[in-house]
Amino acid sequence: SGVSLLSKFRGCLAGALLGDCFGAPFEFQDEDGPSPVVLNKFFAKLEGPPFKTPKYAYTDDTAMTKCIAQSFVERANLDERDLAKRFVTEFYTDTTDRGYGASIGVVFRKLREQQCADPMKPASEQFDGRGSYGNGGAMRISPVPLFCFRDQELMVHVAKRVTQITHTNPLGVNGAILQCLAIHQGLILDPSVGPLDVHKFADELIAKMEAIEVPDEIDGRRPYNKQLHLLKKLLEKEEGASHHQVRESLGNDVDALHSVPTAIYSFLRAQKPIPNIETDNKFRRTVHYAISLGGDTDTIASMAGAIAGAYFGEEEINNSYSKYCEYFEEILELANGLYEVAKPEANGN
Ligand code: F2R
Ligand code: MG
Ligand code: MG
Ligand code: MG
Repeated sequence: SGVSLLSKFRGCLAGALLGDCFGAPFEFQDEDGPSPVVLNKFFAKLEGPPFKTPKYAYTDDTAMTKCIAQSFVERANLDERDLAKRFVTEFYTDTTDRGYGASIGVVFRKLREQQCADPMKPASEQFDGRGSYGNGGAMRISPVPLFCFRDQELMVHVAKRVTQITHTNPLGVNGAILQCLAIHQGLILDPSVGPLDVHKFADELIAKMEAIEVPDEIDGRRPYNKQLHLLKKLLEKEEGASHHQVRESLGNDVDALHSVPTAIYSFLRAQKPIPNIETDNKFRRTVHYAISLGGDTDTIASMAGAIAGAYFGEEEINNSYSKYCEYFEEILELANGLYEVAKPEANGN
């Protein structure tokens, strides 16, 4: 195969970081998303001759991704208490405004008070015991499919536990699992064999989520199953769905149900040219398209970028981006560290 697994690991975390940094300036800025002219200029400038500018800053998405990656690298294990401590320390010691979710601060305050003795309890008390269904679990999940690369069953378990430190609502948890499965599929597929079969990619996610998403006791509904079928319908449209249609059916908000499928759709849609997106590069096209939808742009672009980076590897990511993005070298070091501890290419388990 043309792309090494190490390159895919690095592409995944770099993609998550770049989507966050480049999407952040546009988060909830404009009802209809940034204009095509603005976005084409934004990316053309990043890809053109070098220029001086402050680096684009990462947000909560990367702040939390970083904590998870560091915990896995240093402990070579899932350690919920260590993770909770890292989240808390990160939240209270970083004086930059990282734009955390409106309610998650309560979890960190309670965790600090009890010194993370019971790391799952504060999250379970959010929203009168229903737990958060925000996309804060899914937005930071990319270290999990890397660390658990060899064992999909363990991966789902770890994704769930890592998410439940802050998000216990089944929609929040299952959104993180879905994003984790999408990255994992990206990692194991070889982009050098020909065009990605986008329908098969979606069908495999639907099949895997069948085993995870429990039908609602009262109405029997499976919300992610429904969104993934809507995603497939949008992919089937000959001329491509409009931004309006995508926002109406998949959404672009801070809840996991209306952002994770949107990120996956962005990656799949970007396998072919998209009107008004002036590039042949599929990593750029994925992140660019995700941002163009508007709404929760940092998070949707970060999740889409993680999947695209996992599939294409770091080779598809324009070299010049690294100059304009905070924490770029560090995130690649974390990807190397995860590759070391996960031993993804060892035989057996
Ligand atoms: N916080 C932001 N961006 C600013 C949000 C702008 C806002 N929509 C606006 O236009 O005013 N970005 C960062 O937050 C997102 C991740 O959030 P996370 O970590 O999931 O936080 P939280 O607070 O747990 O959930 C977010 C909001 O979702 C609603 N919500 C969640 N569970 C709910 C429930 N069970 N019942 C009712 N509402 C629920 C609440 O409004 C939460 O505050 C990412 O976009 C990241 O970039
Ligand atoms: Mg953010
Ligand atoms: Mg802070
Ligand atoms: Mg966001």
